[in-house]
Amino acid sequence: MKIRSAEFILSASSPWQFPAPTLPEIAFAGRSNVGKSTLINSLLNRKKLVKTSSTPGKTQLINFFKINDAFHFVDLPGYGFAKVPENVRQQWQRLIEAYLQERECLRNVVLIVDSRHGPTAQDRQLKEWLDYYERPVLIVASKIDKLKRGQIQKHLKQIRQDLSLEKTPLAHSSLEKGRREDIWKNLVPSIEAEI
Ligand SMILES: Nc1nc2c(ncn2[C@@H]2O[C@H](COP(=O)(O)OP(=O)(O)OP(=O)(O)O)[C@@H](O)[C@H]2O)c(=O)[nH]1
Ligand SMILES: [Mg+2]
Repeated sequence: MKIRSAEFILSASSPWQFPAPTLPEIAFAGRSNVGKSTLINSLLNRKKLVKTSSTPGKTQLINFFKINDAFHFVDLPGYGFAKVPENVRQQWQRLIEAYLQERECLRNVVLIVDSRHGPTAQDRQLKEWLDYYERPVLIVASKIDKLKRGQIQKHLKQIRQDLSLEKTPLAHSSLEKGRREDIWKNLVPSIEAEI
């Protein structure tokens, strides 16, 4: 995918702040610190368009980005971060669910799972929830540079089994450029008719 432009549009803390649903959207979901914002930067070939952090819970709002004036990337707040107070956690969950359930221009959800640890109970729940609402999901295993080469396939197979996937999930490492096109190839058909 050739990226001609990528710009931040807005951060939303409640659904009324979402931008008008005029462009197709791809959302990135997963637990806190799993590498959502890093994957977005990597796909867009930008180092710092989206803020990343080694402190979990960095992305607390839904952040919208406009790509090539044709579609949106949506960075969702991470879940499963233990240090968040219960009322804040519930507020995030409501916000994420409202987005995923009601957003009419949402075309694909990229669910990112840590390749080392595999899916958490919350990852499995979200996958089942998205299947129930018939939202197309692409699973990406992140941080594969942290695995020994010989271990990668084994971990990917385990994720496939844990989430009952039809195919082996795609893998990503922010250190390896080569894997991005594969992810793009799987995302483009969901927005292609509209861009
Ligand atoms: N080695 C390695 N580190 C990565 C990779 N992807 C992300 N990281 C690191 O993991 C940490 C978290 O990455 P983020 O992209 O901020 O994670 P996030 O899912 O957006 O986190 P929240 O916004 O808190 O939900 C950062 O320190 C990143 O540099 C990867 O592929 N390889
Ligand atoms: Mg983030």
